Amino acid sequence: MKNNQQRIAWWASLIALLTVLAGAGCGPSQTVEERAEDAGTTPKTVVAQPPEEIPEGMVYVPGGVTHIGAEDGLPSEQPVFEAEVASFFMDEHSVTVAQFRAFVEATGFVTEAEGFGNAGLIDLDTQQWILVDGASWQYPLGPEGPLVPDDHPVTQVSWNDAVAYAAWAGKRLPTEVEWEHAARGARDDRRPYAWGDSLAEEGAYKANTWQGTFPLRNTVEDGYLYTSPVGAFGETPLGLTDMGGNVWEWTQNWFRPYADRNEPFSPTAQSEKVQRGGSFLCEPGWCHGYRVSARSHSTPETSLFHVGFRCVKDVAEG
Ligand SMILES: [Ca+2]
Repeated sequence: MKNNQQRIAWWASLIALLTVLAGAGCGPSQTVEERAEDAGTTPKTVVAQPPEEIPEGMVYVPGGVTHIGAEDGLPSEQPVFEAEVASFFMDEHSVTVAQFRAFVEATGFVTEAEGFGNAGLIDLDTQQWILVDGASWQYPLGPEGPLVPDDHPVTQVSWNDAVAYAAWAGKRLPTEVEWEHAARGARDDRRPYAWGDSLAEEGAYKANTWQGTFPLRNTVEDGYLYTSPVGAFGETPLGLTDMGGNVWEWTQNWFRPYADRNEPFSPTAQSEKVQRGGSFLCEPGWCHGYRVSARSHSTPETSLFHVGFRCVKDVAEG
């Protein structure tokens, strides 16, 4: 467990990160190929037949070759590199509050935020990131805020909490390469978003993000100031939802420049884990984090009100 000084240092790094970032379902009856055709994309890899049994609540993500990153992205998204990914199953949506509650009730698990006695959110009046006493996965805005609905993504969970849940569920966190491969439809789709080209079509939003000017004014045109129910936005050709906006999602990886990805690495107390997908706080002039290639990062004990996770599962051989 980290001391308060380290946590404060982390807040400073997050604010710096956000500053840097500035400027920058289909139904189960459809096949992967049919969904791709509907989406106007062409498979670039040979799509294997899905296994006969797909775990409940998960989507089969065929393996293949994906180019990770974006030539027109932020420095952290470059250089683009080619990755070969094995097939896997992925949760259709972020882990919900109800799913996390089942884990807590079965195991008696106490989250790191509950252990610290506080967790992080941004004060929209002062525009400052703050640690709020009593904020937790059930009350992500703090004890004075509402109880979060069961069908919203769980937040205020650390990377360590997410790993514990995944192990209990017989799953694991995705690597960030797996996450991006899935967001690109398992076919190296180069469109900017997991669902397509545009954030909104004919006034209908594809993701829960921030409309207006962050952090001064949110017009809430997508209907949600904070989290939204999972599955409400952005269904992808593979049948995934919430792959952009709503909450950032923890991945397995330490945050490192792509150029150094094959170099030896020894994490320190300041090392951070990668998050993907963007959140309800993302406004393109500040943080265009709901793009497929966007990356964020926090130390593994950090809990925030706009960060959750989803799990993956290996496809059994044979
Ligand atoms: Ca919103």
